[in-house]
Amino acid sequence: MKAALQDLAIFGGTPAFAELLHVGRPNIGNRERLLERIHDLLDRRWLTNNGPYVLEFEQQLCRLTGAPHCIVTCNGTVALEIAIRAAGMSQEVIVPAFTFVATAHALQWQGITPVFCDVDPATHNLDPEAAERLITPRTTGILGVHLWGRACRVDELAEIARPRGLKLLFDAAHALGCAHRGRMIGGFGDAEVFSFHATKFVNSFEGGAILTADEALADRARMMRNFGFVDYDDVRYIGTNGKMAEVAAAMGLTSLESIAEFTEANRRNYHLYRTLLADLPGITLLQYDESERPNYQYIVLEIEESAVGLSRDLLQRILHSENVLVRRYFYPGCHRVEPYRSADPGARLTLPQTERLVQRVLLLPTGTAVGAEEIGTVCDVIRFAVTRAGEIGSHAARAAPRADTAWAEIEDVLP
Ligand code: T4K
Repeated sequence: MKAALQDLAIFGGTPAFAELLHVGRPNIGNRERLLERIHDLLDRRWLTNNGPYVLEFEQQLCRLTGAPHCIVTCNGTVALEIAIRAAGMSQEVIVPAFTFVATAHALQWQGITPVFCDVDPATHNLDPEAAERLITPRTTGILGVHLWGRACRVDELAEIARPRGLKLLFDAAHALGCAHRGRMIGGFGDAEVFSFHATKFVNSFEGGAILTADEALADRARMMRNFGFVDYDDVRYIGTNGKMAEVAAAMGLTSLESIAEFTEANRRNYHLYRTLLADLPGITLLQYDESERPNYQYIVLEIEESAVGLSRDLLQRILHSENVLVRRYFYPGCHRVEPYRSADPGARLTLPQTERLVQRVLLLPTGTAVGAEEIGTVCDVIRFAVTRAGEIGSHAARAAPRADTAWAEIEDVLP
């Protein structure tokens, strides 16, 4: 518990945690079951190339989402690349700038220009009206992102895409197990893509999946995942190697078996954060709608600097000093990283909501590796920093510059 400013690690106090507390610490699930599966696959000597665990993982994902076709891949980025190509996207595709850079790179990697669109400040998701305004004769599709697991305005996006013959894909990397208006994510648009990266609440070490109701798209995606082969010697498409290994599918299946337990841990953590941060001025915790079956895997704060008296970046540095590795996802926005920044240096002027969010959002640790005690300590530090914000600012300003990193960092961000 911090009592004086000097107790903050950034001012030389002892860090609240002896070891780093991460955002995205993997959920492990049933270790015995995983090891059994690994023994099985070793005994079978079938390690990759559409093995039985891959097929079973695909079936389970179809069952969970209600989508008729599933193609699992080596990671979510390759799943996006394959889905984009299998859907026939080209030239320009409209995509939010406020997303993990993989969403944009999956387009640019195959010579398609991501046209960055602003987001709705309330949902953090693609703003359909803004998307519609960006359509040009070169536009071939829209790639929405269900950020933090909360669904895009899928119906409005479909109404914009369908009459114009545009393809509609969703990056559902955050949205496994979530629903929208009674339908599971995985069943919207031409296809949806999940990620099972280690930091996702259900993981396959590395992994991804394409879910679709379009049989022809599914067939193309399946071929593209395996170099374009349709038979031993018959290559029909340009393809890549996007296959998931059996050991990854074994982890994916095992992790999926614990989805209810992981969601419950996330939900409990979310409500605890909500209670402990409820009355702090200028700090807002992203809301989840229980009726949309959220997976609660991200604890997303918005920091209103003028109300808190501390910038988001200074709060991040304070928490990092305490060994709480909070993250500024998705700072600075795709439009501000290469190659997009050089291609269109003025993009920020057309993305006011994205620009605002990348300065405000901070993600806190959750998942099965984080319990009530850790959350209590993290919230104590945040509460202390917020309630002493004015003094933190003036203390920092009064103190003589010192050579250590903490001071160098704090001076960087002080007004
Ligand atoms: N679309 C969206 C919207 C996405 O968010 C992502 C991925 C994708 C597409 C692409 O899907 P994949 O191709 O990745 O399947 C992480 C993940 O690497 C990335 O998968 C994820 N989004 C993104 C939101 O977060 P980083 O660069 O922040 O990862 P890193 O290495 O800093 O790890 C995060 C924290 O977790 C660290 O504090 C360390 C800790 N950690 C990480 C790993 C891998 C562990 O404790 N154990 C581990 O094994 O991107």
